[in-house]
Amino acid sequence: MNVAIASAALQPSRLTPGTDVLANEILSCLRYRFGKDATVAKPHDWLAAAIRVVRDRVIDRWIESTKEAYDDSRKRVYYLSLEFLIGRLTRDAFSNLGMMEEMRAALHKLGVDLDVIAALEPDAALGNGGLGRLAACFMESMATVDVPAHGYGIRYENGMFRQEFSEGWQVELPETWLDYGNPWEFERRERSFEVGFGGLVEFAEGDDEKHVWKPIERVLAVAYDTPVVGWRGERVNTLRLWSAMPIDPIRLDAFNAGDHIGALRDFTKADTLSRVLYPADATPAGQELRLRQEYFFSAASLQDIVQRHLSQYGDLSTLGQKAAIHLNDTHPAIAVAELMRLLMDVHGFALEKAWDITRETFAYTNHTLLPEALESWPVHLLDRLLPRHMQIVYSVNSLLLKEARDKDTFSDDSIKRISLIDETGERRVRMGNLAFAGSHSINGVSALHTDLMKETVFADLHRLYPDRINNKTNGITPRRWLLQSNPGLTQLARETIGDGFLDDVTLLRDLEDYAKDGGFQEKFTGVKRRNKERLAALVVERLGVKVDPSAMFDIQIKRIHEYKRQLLNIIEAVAVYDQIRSHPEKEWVPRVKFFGGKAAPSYVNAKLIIKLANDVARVINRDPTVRGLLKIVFLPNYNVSLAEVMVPAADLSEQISTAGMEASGTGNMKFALNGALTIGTLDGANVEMQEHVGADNIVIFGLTAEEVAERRREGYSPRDVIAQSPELSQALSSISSGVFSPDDPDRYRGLMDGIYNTDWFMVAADFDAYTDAQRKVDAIWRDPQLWAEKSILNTARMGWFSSDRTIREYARDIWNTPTVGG
Ligand code: B1N
Repeated sequence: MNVAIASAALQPSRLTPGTDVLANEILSCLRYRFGKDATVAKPHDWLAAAIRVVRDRVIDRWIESTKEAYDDSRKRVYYLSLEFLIGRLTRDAFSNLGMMEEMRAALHKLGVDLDVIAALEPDAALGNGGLGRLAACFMESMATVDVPAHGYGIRYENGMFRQEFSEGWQVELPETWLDYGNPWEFERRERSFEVGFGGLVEFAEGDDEKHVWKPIERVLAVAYDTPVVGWRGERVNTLRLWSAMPIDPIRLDAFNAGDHIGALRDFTKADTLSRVLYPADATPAGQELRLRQEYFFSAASLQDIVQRHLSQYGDLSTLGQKAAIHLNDTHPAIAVAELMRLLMDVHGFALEKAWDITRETFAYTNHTLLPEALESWPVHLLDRLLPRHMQIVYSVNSLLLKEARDKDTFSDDSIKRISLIDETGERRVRMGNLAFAGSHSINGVSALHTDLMKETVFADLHRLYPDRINNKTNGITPRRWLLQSNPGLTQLARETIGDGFLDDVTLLRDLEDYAKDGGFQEKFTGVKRRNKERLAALVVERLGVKVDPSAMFDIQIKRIHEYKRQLLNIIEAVAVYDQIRSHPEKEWVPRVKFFGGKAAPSYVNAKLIIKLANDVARVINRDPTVRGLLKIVFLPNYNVSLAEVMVPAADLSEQISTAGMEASGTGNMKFALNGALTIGTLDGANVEMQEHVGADNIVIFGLTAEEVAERRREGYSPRDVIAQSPELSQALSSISSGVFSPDDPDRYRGLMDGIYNTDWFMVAADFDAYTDAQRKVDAIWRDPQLWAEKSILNTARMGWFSSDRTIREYARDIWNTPTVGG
């Protein structure tokens, strides 16, 4: 299928050379780099050639940006993240350089369709979900607002698994995104560092103050750099991903002695470090390999950072003035101990001075309060794998606890909670506390989440350091999530309010004046309609299911997690299904409920929820009495590229997590920016979205975070709640008794018993409020002008949620670096 929609013709920048020049460059690249001419070139060759032609221009800006940061002694930001969910890069680069239209024309001249070849680029799925996608949006925004920045992570050979369904069950297959090579990356063999594990710690010779760590195992971290182009190509930053290599690829002595497997042991061991991304989102990964990955990339990044600083400034005491190291959650928190080690053991700083430099340099973002997702590592594991770091943790812990004790206002229990070591069971190192103690700034990702952080996980540390916690509400890049994914809406906005919003997306506010304008509403609805047709075509192609683009497209796409409550959505669908069958004469609003999302392979209930959605879909979609009034579609293998098609096609966005559990959400922002109405709880950034779009333009329902906490304290009884709601009782018992699983009637009994007996996620408590809210949505839908008005106001008022705004706040409050624009 050709999913082409003309992309926004952006003003050509000073970099664009003209169609003929580009066409010639593409041909000559084909010939001299790939040894092919136009007659034999395959689509992949055209893509590779087109990328290289644009890439050459990126490189010029890249070198200039790097040089300028050096010459002007600018402070650099280092964003350490185990995940970068960047998706496809080609459109980003073409569009940000203002070369999209000329490339399209040049390729067209050569008989090639840009949209067709762009779709061949694999998704770089080096992340699980929101946390990784946020890192990708931040990289683009840092380049856009002119912050010199490096992202540091791991170049996973297998990123997020590919999801297929087999009889409705999730099946995980390896994703091999590097099969055709990666034209966007540059291998930097010369930029490689050794990373050690295990071994012992000794005193330096003749100096029993100084420690020397002698690791027993070593691997090489090799840098692969990807340029990150900011809007209009003014600045190009670097995403540096580390790949693990053995120091000696083969042990010849062992090989020659006949031990062929043993000879390759080091290779295999090193290789596994950058082999696969842990497919856990807001759940603990837990295994030793994960800790090895965390240390591997933290240690390589810090050596790189320290070396760059020393070569420019000669002395690490100024590190915090010239470098801001940002920890994206606790996954790189071991970097705190690693910097301490480098400062003390390699560069001779005393403990207290090293601790000052460290805290001046680091900042940490917390992304979840779910207790099970808070990382901690057994002391014995750290002791074995990173013995020197364990000693350092003890040393800084004593500084920390002394500060608390000196204050005289901390009880013994409070001190126990502040400690870097959790002694309640098996002794463990609390990575959140380590990241907090080692940073001058700790931020949450939405106003509500930040408040809850202060009251819950970090209550005691917050009392000790009341100035450290601050809020930075998440954002999304409007380049990818509006200009590229919704060219129709971009074009309409340009015709209506001019081009200013391309550089400052808050100017979309000017669309407010047109919200009630019938002519504009029609065009706005027309754009939405075409986006829905494109999604409908994709559904036919992928699933063979026909959906009607005039029905309401109701979409929930995100990781499958009980707290995100896909179950609430499915149970409501079952209730509506019952209603339609009992009252076929009523005027039902036709809806298609879309789902998309992956479950962690070990998360049994999440996988069962996927199966349930597919089972319910099969029954409802085939039932002639429903007459197409309700359809359910679960698109497999949800990823960034699929989101780019689904988000612009949504009428209704489902953001229905149990209040207090979704730290922010960012999908919510993408939908609203593209004109979807939100049905949601007062959770995460939904709270601030309501403030921006206005309470009349979002449908909020359900318990607040405070009410959830209160209900749990009081001793919540789901059985009583269910007994009060005939609709819910009926839906639960039909699922539980096997109406949707006649082949295995007990399949969902356990899942449903969970709701009857515990219902930790308050599905029952919120059910009636949710169905009422859905009927409110139906009522608005029945008035197309009213719907269009609200939808336009959503687009007009979402500009604040640009990640440019978020990054400017980080730069101003946390990193102390200047930015441009805004
Ligand atoms: O981070 C996003 C937020 O918008 C989401 O609300 C939040 O759930 C998400 C362990 C996580 N929190 N924690 C993770 C990911 C991988 C992993 O191994 C935890 N992801 C989030 C951006 O702020």
